[in-house]
Amino acid sequence: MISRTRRTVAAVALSAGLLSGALAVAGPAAAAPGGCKTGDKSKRCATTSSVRTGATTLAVGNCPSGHHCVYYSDFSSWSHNYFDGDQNFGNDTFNTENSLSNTNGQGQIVDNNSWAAANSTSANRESHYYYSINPSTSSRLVFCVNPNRQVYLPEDDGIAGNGVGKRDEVSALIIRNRTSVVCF
Ligand SMILES: [Ca+2]
Ligand SMILES: [Ca+2]
Repeated sequence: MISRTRRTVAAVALSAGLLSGALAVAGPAAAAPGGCKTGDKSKRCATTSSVRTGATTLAVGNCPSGHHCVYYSDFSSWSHNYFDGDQNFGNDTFNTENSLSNTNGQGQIVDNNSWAAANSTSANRESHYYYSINPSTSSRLVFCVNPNRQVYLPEDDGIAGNGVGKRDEVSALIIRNRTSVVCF
């Protein structure tokens, strides 16, 4: 955050024609396109493939209406927003930005890597998340989320993808009509 502020100040000085000899020392690193230094490893600077959701009507957890969303960490981190079920989170990335100030999870693979989920459907479409890819409805359920609800999972065993706990465990999504399963 400190470096970003510093770059912004330098860019303003440059555009206003006020760049002095002393400030120019910091200029080359500061003046790259988009405010990103060459070699900047921050996720914000590393990719341009984000999908903005700002114009969409939002329901819960920054999740666009009609979607089932999974988040890298909290609801302001990057998400992947599913409209339909998905048999394999291993070929999906957190590709949607939810807050300009939070780059957590950007571009990372979704499989075994999510801490939160939201269901922004208004119909009776429950989000059922499974431990394994290519699940059937009889496969082990990690958890499910009711329509218009969200869940931020509490800390558990801390090991991703080991079939224990709920954080960093979801690998697939099946959308089911309202069931008797107890969901978040
Ligand atoms: Ca997928
Ligand atoms: Ca675990």
